[in-house]
Amino acid sequence: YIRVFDKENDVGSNIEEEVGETNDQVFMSIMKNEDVQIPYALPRLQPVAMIQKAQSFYELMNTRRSCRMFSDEPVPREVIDNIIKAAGTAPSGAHTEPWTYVVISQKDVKMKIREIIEEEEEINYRRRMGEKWVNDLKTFKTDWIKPYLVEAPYLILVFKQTYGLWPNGQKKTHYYNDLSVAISVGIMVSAITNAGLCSVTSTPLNAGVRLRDLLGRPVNEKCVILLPVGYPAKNAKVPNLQRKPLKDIAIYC
Ligand code: IYR
Repeated sequence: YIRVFDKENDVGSNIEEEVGETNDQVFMSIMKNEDVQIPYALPRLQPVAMIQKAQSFYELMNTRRSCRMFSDEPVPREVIDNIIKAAGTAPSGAHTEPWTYVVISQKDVKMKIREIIEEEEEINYRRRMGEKWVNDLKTFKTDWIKPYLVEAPYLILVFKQTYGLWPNGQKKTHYYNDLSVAISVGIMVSAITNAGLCSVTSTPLNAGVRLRDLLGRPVNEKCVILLPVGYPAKNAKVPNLQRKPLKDIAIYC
């Protein structure tokens, strides 16, 4: 490694090719102590407490519903900070943390986002999605008119970083960025539920580039999902759905 640092030295650049890393990358990983292992332990729960906690977490998560009718009641900013911090604990390919969460609370920005999404969604529902898809969504009473984009106190737009950039401008591979962001959003949805708030995982098809431009995000970022966050409206309604029972989703071999 020492020789790799020697930028004047030809031998250094040979090593660089062999290991497939640049001097800067190797230097960074050493500076960040990436090869150092630290002890890991968790507080141990007794079986009774463990059983109880697992059940109450399930019961909490079972209160989650995709909600499209929001109250405009404010939510403390600190709650959003912690929801995002929780999402940021997700595992990611080679610990690349390939996510950017853009939080919108300003009314005029929410209105612009609503305008872009409704414009694209109208085309989606009328043309791009096709008759079968639109028919499959009847139960969910969803269409291109989305007042929640302005009513909810916060919109969280989730961007996946398809690649990153090293400080020297070189591209950094973001392994499994799709899956990593999906796991992170899963944790985010749990954190929202845990805070007693609701959301809907909305997927504004074809609006990604316009949203990215509006928010000034770079080209390595793709908007994958939008989560309005807040309290359900007083008159909120959701479809009467049932979840599959354990026996239909788990096989114990
Ligand atoms: N992305 C659209 C349409 C939509 C698609 C599915 I599949 C849903 O489960 C719900 C909605 C929208 O957000 O309205």
